[in-house]
Amino acid sequence: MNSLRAVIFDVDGTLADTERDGHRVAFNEAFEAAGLGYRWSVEEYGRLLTTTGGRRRIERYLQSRGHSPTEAAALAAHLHRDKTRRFAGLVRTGAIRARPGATELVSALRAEGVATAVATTGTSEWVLPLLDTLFGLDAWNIVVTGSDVTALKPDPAVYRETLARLGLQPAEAIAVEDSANGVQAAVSAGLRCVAVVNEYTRDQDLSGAVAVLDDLARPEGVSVLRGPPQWAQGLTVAALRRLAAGVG
Ligand code: XBP
Ligand code: MG
Repeated sequence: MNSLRAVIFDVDGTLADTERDGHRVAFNEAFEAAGLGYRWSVEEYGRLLTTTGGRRRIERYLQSRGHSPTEAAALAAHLHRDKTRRFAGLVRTGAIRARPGATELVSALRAEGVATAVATTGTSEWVLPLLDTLFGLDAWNIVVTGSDVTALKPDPAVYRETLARLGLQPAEAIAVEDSANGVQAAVSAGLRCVAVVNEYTRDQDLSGAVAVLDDLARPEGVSVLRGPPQWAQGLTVAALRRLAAGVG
């Protein structure tokens, strides 16, 4: 029977609702600053999110709008650098908040000796300031970002790297994700995964997750969209320990 040694959290959409009013706004500001007429609406951005990694997302979009592969690659690199700088600035204003229950769960895990880690596709230039602003960087044993691996989710590379840096086997940790790409990455790395959805990921295929919740935790409890009813209290240390022990 395995004991819970670590919980590995995704960032975007999981620890914080960063996409609609955060990343999307920064992408549009970068388009405007470059004199491009492109603007990603809330709906269109939801479709574009199936491509992980902001630079790749821009590059594919530019090619879909008729830019040559060479031009799209160069322009995407420039736009993504500007977007990242803008989003990091937004993070530093405190405009991006943690999802309900996130800070309490991280504190509770650490108080019980469970390691906490991050495995995200996002760029470290904004990930580290976001984690510092919301939790303090000392709240994390390990942070692996899209800047640290070449293959992005749904490839398992970021989870494999996080497990390696933790010195743990997949059975000793649980992953928490929000999206189909993220759940697939965690499961491909051999991890059991609990999904917490948001407006962009609610209708995605999260079948690899052991449970799907509508939030990390709330005082009145959460909605268990799929999975055993014991998750109704949300992501508690006890529920995560039961899952790691194979009884949850
Ligand atoms: C979500 C992503 C990222 C963000 C934008 O990452 O796919 O690309 O949308 O951040 P995760 P960047 O859910 O794995 O945290 O522009 O820095 O890629
Ligand atoms: Mg995510």
